[in-house]
Amino acid sequence: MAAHASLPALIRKKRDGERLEEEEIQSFVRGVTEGTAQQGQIGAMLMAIRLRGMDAAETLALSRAMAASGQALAWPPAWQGLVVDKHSTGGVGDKVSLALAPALAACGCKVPMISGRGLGHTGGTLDKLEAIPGFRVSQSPEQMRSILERVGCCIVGQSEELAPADRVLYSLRDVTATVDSLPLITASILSKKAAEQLSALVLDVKFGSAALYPTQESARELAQSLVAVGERLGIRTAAVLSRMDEPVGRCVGNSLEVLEALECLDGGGPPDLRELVITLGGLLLWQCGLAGAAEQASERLGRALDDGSALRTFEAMLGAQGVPPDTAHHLCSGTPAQRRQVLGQARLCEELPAPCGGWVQRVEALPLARVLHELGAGRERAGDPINLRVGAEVLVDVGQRLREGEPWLRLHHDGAPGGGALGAGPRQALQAALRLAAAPPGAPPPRLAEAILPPGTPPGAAPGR
Ligand code: IUR
Repeated sequence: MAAHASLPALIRKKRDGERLEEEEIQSFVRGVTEGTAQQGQIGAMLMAIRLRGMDAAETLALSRAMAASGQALAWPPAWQGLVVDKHSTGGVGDKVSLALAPALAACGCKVPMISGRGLGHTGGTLDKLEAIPGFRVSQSPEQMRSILERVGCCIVGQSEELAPADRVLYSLRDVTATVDSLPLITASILSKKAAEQLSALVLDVKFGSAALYPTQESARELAQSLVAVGERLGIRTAAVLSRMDEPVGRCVGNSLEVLEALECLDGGGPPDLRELVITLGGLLLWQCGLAGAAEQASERLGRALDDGSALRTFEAMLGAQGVPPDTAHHLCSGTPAQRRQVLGQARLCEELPAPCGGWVQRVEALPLARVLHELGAGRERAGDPINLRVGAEVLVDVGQRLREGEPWLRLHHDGAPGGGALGAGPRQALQAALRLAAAPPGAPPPRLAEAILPPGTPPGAAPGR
């Protein structure tokens, strides 16, 4: 086809800093999907986009073309305005989705949550769910629709048919140093959301020492790009910028994170996790028109966590996705010990003592995640197996006084590489994650730093403003 033959011309055009027309972008994406574009050509185009950028119209065209490269999901007309999802740019201890999807469904939304396994240090949402015996992440569009009808939410993996162009582009971005391109990230995330036929989307864009974006300014740029393009795709889109220097909650590692998400679904758990759930969920409820404004939307989510309806919805979702009823029941209504029995426990449990006394200023997420990765909690490449039982519990709060020798971290693992107990190197790396001050530190900055809303949003309308 003539359009495919002109790929070198398109690459040249972008290389020289010109903008590409919608049909040109469609032609490039067709070449990617149909396999007529060579890997070298795709890599060259990715690098040209990475270096020269794309304006909002080009990014929109790329998102649309990638969404159209596969199947779109379809929902009954009665659900119009109610189909929602959340996307997070990834953080250490981020188990928000596990509590958010059922809480939103308990409030009347339809949540076909499509999640990933994550290449990060400690796995993604699907890895956490796979810690639950019997859970099936793979569901056909018909099965998703049936689960949404009965339960209101499901959490599934990305099927081969959903935005297949993204699969090709994403894997090549990984090996061509083009992951960190604003238009490519925007189109990658939004193409999948557009194919999901969402009414509303909320994005948790993380920034800080353990995030893809180190500064609030750079995260804001991505959030603004996602909100602008999302809105133009016809999805009501909002974003929250959240700090990612410390783990979300106290637990990191897949099965431990399921336990903590259950605490949140029980109305308890760490305050920062609950705050993320009710703020992100509140934005979605408000966007769907299921809550009037601001505080009401978050309060409604909070009630779903407190009155047991979110937890019951989670149990129903587990049942609908293959978990045997008594396993789901033990997990959702059991004691902490019964829950641990369902999820299994690592062979070894070690507590780390504080190396000296002081006030806890911070527990750094990144060194913690790196050590857990080495112990088997994360993967390098897609498809690598991971040990779902490896994890850590932070035993201290910021601002707390800690005496020398008091335990501050409980580590769960099946033996360090080449032996049993943790060696001196990883132990030292973990100890460096604990930042102690000589005097009580001031209040830490709030985890939720800023909301990015579409232009024209009335002040005071959205949660957290
Ligand atoms: N998640 C996505 O779906 N796409 C991306 O480009 C990134 C994260 I970075």
